[in-house]
Amino acid sequence: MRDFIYEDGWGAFVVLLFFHIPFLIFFCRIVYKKAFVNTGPSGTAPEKYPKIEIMWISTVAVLFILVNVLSVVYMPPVSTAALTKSGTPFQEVDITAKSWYYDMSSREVEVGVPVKFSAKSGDTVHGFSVYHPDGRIVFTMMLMPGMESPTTLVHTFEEPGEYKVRCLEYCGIVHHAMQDLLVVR
Ligand SMILES: [Cu+2]
Repeated sequence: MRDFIYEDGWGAFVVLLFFHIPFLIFFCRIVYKKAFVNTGPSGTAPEKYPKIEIMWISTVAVLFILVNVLSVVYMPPVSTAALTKSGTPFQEVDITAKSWYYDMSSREVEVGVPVKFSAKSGDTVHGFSVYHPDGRIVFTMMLMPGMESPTTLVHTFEEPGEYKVRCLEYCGIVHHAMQDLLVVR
């Protein structure tokens, strides 16, 4: 159960929905009650509106659930779990970030093959951010100290090149120099 909630985005999503339910009920009740309030000099007939309000709220609720369900596969824990279960071959890079350098199991990866980055921090909060050779940021990870399991992220590089790695979480006096290089071949 604990694994389901913490290691799988679906668990987190279900918990989130569960906590929203009381607010949703309360919200619908207020909207419904307000719909029958005397509108005063505007002369509109308030009893005409509950249907439209309910339709509108239902549309928003359906959209909310749809967007969440469709995007949950992009959450790093879900995509990592999906990759491990799918049997697709992937590369692994283990990282330990320390003040002010990275211990990396590999600094070379292959283009077109998914890479599973598993990163931990050995002391304080650090970042692991990968930059495309043209300067664009590809992804960033925030690494908290004292975590039992590493932070994971799956990324497939589409273009070869030298990708800069930088820390984007302020971690002390030499934070600006905390850099590394990842070569994609
Ligand atoms: Cu830093």
